[in-house]
Amino acid sequence: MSSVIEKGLPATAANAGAKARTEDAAVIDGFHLVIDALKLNDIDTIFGLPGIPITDLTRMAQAEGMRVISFRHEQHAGNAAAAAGFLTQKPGICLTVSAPGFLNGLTALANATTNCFPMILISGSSEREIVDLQQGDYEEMDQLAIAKPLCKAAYRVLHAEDIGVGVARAIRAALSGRPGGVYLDLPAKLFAQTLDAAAGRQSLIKVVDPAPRQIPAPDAVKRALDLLKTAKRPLILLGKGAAYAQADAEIRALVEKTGIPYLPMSMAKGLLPDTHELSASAARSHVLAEADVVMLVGARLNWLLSHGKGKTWAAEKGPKQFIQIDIAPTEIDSNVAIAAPLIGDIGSCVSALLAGIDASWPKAPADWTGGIAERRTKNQAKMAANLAARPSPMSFQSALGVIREQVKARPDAIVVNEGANTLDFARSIVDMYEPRKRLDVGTWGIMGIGMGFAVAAAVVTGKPVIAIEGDSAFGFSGMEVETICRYNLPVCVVVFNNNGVYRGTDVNMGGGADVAPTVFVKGARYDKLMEAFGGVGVHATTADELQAGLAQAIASGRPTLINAVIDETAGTESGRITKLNPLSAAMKK
Ligand code: ADP
Ligand code: TPW
Repeated sequence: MSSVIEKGLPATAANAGAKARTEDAAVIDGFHLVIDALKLNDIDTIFGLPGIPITDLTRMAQAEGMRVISFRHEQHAGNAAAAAGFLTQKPGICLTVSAPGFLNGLTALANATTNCFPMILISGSSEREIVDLQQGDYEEMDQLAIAKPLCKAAYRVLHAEDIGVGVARAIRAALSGRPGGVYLDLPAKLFAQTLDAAAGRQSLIKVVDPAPRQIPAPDAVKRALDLLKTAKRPLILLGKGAAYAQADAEIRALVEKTGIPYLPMSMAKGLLPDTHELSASAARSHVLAEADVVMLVGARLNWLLSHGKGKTWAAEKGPKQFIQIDIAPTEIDSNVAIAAPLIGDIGSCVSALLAGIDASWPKAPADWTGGIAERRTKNQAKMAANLAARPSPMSFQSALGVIREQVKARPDAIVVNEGANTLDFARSIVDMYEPRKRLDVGTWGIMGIGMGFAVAAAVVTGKPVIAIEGDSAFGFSGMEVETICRYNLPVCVVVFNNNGVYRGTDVNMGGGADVAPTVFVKGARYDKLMEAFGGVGVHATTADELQAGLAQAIASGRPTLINAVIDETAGTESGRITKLNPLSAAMKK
């Protein structure tokens, strides 16, 4: 009798454990059951970092034709999995070793859950018997218990015959309803278990309809339409849930048929081109204050929208009426009363609304849309002067003006964006033209997503990626430039180098020799980091140098890092959200 164990390909010293499978194998092991379960569900890529007990799993997955993208730190593999999930509606897979590797991946899992991105963190784990008695195993940790509160669902598989069920449950939990992160715990012992090959095949599950459509109730649709029709100053607010839902044509039709101005949250930019005449982005404060009926489409009224209350929403003028489309019923009324909740998937909800909107639908009043257009023209003219200016050193605006033009020329490029001022300025300056082309710090405003998201975007789409990075933000994942070079990905990283966190000008309040906590080495050459691994480094001190480097990077598709030198006095503390810093009562005296 032959088996995968007995009849593998000749092993080299380096991959002694990882033998490729033969067709006539009579038994199948846990490693191959995991791989087959993923492949059966059309998952073709793993983002991870090898080590005990999953090294052979990465080798065998590669041998079985999966793409295995190996990172330098698990957090970035996890972020890559999350971004892949957002872009593809398939759960991104992150594979890590036990305890420390698991914990490194956990931040990404929690962040994915917060962002409603589907991903599965698969971690190897130690001997259950020893872990549970706390007898001190190699990398001992009760990973399942730790993961549980930080993700949507967490499962452990103890027997090879349950691998199919475990993977199926993980996929369903990640994708159905509100998408999110799932933890799948695979103890080391599981991988070596064997099953009869035919029984093994039969134990696997191809998940049917993992994200079932959820059709809204007709009375809820009517309630929403009735309210929308009464609006004098209606506004549609598009969030990243709308981008994720891939209902692009329906959303565009809703905006255009009703003539209602829309405001995209940062990752919903490009669902309709930012240059669309109904975009209210350049009149954001005006529309949030003045709108009377607001329809939220895949956006939560969290801190990013001032919880739907207060000055931003001109609360003093009385409450707004909200319509909210969301797949999660418990999201409704979480911050303010929602007059017309519409529960279902965005594609189905928007289609149902469209069915009730015919040619007789009154377009949004002209004084409302006209006022927005006027403000847009004024704000854009103001911005144009800053973009065209050529200060030395560069300002955030002059550097971003260059990137704005490059994205206009290559609207299929994916923009990754993190930092504080670099984030705020880029969000408003760099227009997006296509859906799901912008990935950023998301709901948490987390630093460190940069290189993981960039790798995933390049791997999943094959399109050029421009990562617009504050110098502090870049540092969180900077070592992954080696990963970018290793896989020769078409990623151009632009580091906005202003010598520190937010700015580079703080001084040590104690007067000592140490620099202030926000200050970095001055004049650092991040471009050399990329050169160290064979990529292209560009040191850009002018907008022209930045433009030339960026154009070259996009044309060549070669891994490139542009060290863009920005005025170190530019930028404000925490960017746009400086008011969230607690004020010291003692300092005010
Ligand atoms: P943003 O930060 O862009 O405002 P949020 O992450 O706050 O967006 O909101 C996304 C919302 O979209 C979540 O409440 C989530 O439940 C919802 N959502 C995600 N996917 C879908 C979908 N397919 N259909 C309906 N709602 C969805
Ligand atoms: C995981 C706090 C928010 S923004 C930022 C930090 C450290 C960096 C800002 O400096 P940068 O950008 O990138 O140079 P710029 O354009 O203003 O010059 N740790 C985590 N997440 C967050 N959000 C922080 C710390 C923070």
